Amino acid sequence: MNPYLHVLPEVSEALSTGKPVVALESTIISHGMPYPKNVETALAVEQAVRDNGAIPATIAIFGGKCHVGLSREELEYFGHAPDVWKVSLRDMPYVISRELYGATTVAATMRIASMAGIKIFVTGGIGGVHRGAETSMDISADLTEMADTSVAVVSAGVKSILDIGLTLEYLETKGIPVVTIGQDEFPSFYSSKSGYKSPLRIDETNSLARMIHTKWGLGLKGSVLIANPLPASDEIDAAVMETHIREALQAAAAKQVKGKDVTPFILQYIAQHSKGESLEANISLIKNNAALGAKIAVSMLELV
Ligand code: PSU
Ligand code: MN
Repeated sequence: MNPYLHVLPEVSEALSTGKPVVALESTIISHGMPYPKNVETALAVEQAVRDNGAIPATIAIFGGKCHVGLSREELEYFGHAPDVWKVSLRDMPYVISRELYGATTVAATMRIASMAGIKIFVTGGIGGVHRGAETSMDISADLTEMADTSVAVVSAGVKSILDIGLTLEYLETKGIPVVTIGQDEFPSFYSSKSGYKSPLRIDETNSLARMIHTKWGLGLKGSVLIANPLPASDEIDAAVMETHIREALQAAAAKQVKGKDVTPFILQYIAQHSKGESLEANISLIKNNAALGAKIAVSMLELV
C-alpha cells in the first residue's frame, strides 16, 4: 500500500472482498458549486452510488495523504473551507508535502483511485481542450491522465465552455474510446446535443462493462470516456447557454484569468448568471451519472 494513501475502512473492506466501488471527485464540491448545495449534492451522489449497489469513495487530499473515502465531517469541511487548493496532477507533490487541503480534479482523482485499485470514477464534466487553445495551449491534464491511467470515467459529456470538437480529436489521438449511452450524438453536459456524433454508442451497461474489460484485457492502458446524457427534463436550451458561456469567456479575458483559475472562474460565472438553473441541471446529471457508474462497477465485477 502506498504510504501516501489513506483508505476509509468501508472502502478498503469493499476492495479487499471484491465489492464494487465508485470513485468521486472533490473539486466539484470545493470549486464547482456553492455551499451548502455542494455538500448536499456530494451526499446525494454518494447515496445514488449506494442505491445502485456500489460503495462510494469520494477522494480528497489533507494531512499529507490522499484520502479515499471521506467522512461526513470531512465532506462538510471541503464544502465551505476557504483555503482548499484545486489539485490537478502537477499540484499533488506540493499540496501533499505541505499537508494542505486539496480538492482533486478528474486527473488527480483518477490517479488516486488507480493507486487504491478502483476502476470506475464518476464526475459531472471533464476538463478538455479550451476554446482558443490553438493560441493559449490550454488543454486540461484530465485528457493526458485519461491516456495514462486505467480508470473508466462516467461524465455527462463535455461542457461547451470547451471546444468539443478539438477535445474529441485529442481523445482520439490519445487512444481513448468515447462511448455515449443510448444515443448517437455526443452530449454537452447541460444539453443532450452538441452537434458532434459520438465516436461510439452502447445502450446496455453490461456491453459497456465488457468493452472496458476488453480494453484492459488487451493490455491497452488508459481510460474509457463514458458520456451519459442528462435527463431530458433538466436540459438547458443550448442557445441560452451559449450566451452565458460567451459572456463568461469575455469576463475571464477582461480579468486576465489564467491557468488553473480559468475553469472554476467560467463555471462560477455561468452558475451566477443562469439564476440557479445550471446548478439544478448539474446536480441532476451528476446523480444520474452516479447511478450509471455504480451499475457499471457491478457489471464489471460479474465479468471477472
Ligand atoms: N468541468 C465541469 N465541471 C467541473 C470541472 C470541469 O464541467 O467541475 C472541474 C473538474 O474537477 C475537472 C477540472 O477535472 O474542473 C478541470 O480543470 P482544468 O480545466 O483546470 O484542468
Ligand atoms: Mn487549463
